[in-house]
Amino acid sequence: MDMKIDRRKFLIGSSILGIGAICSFAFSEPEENVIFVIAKKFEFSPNEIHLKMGVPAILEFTSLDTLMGFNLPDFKVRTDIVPGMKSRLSFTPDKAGTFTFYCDIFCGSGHEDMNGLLIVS
Ligand SMILES: [Cu+2]
Repeated sequence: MDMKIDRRKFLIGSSILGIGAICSFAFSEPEENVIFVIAKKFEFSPNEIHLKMGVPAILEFTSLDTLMGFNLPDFKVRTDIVPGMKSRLSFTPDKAGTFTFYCDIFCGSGHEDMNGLLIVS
């Protein structure tokens, strides 16, 4: 019995199984619309977020330096943004327009100007 061939067959077989598992996972999960936002003194990046009305979105925040807040009052959503952690907000914009979001946790002398725009079309 040739062990080399058996081993190769095993590797090919397990590769196909692996690809199949990845594909079925990818196609069975609903696609998430994730927007990654980085907060640092004293800005959000990006500071302009574009979403589609009626399409669920997830905003995922990280802070590069200190504790921040994200507040989007027109949609009544907010979260703390803790350094070293990911904060996620899920929401579906139900109205179109341009809305302001801002940091609502005092983070230093530029805090008052830490804001951005959400544009829903
Ligand atoms: Cu702030």
